[in-house]
Amino acid sequence: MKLYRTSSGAYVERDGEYYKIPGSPTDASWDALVLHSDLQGYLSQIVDAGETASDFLEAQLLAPIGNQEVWAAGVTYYRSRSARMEESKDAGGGDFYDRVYSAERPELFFKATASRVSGPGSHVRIRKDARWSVPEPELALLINQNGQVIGYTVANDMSSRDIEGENPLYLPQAKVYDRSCALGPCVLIGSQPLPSSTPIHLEIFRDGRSEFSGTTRLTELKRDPVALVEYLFRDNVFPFGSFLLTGTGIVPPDSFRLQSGDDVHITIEPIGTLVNQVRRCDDGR
Ligand code: DO4
Ligand code: MG
Repeated sequence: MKLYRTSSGAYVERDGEYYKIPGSPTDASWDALVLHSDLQGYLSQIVDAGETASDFLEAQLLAPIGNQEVWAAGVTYYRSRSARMEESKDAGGGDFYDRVYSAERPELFFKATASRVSGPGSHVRIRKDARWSVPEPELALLINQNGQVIGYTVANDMSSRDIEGENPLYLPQAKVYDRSCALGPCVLIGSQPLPSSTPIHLEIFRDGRSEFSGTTRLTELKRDPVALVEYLFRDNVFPFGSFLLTGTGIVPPDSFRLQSGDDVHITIEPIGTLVNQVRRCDDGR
């Protein structure tokens, strides 16, 4: 089952049919869903009642987030480790990334509040003081207030490689700014891990032509998602639950720089494709 948030309310989808979830399209009603003690059972009941909705509109999709925080794991794929070491070599930061890749404690960082998150079809941003930005296509976990994984979505962890590369202590500025994160198009409900063969695909279009494409698989993810959640919830309370991005395994070549107008497509089947256009800050928000 897939759970969608739209400007006219939440919908659950199964086998191509959509069912409207009772309640108004507010943050509070989304939070109530995420915090439901038996979300899967509740959604199954709605589907089994058989009252299909004909008013589901893709154009009304919103990021599937209410008051959840967004956190992210870093350097969880070998490709990310190598890219970070390369971009920070002049700053002497390379060793840190190598060490965190193999350390028991993962790198976890705060990524976004809901107000900084873009939904499907809306735009993500390049910071106005960044010269080298990339999208990071990542599997995101949706975790409830009890630290249980209740679903999966697609995420874009927009990153300014020049800012982080100048000094690893600039990580929050490289990572956290207005519209630096996108989530969607839906949450695939379920607590079972996705198969390790699951591909994550990134394609970036410029002027309608494919400028970069790459694929990785969850088998390349070095960390167990459940272990990442355990670290996140260790001595931390999330009254509304949290998203946790699991890291990128796709980094375009160092010559690649994201530009205003680029279209970023990130696909993780069986969740779907998250599409966002890129803008620079000076283009307006
Ligand atoms: O260490 C910096 C963050 C890296 C990251 O976001 C990733 O590996 O996905
Ligand atoms: Mg990342």
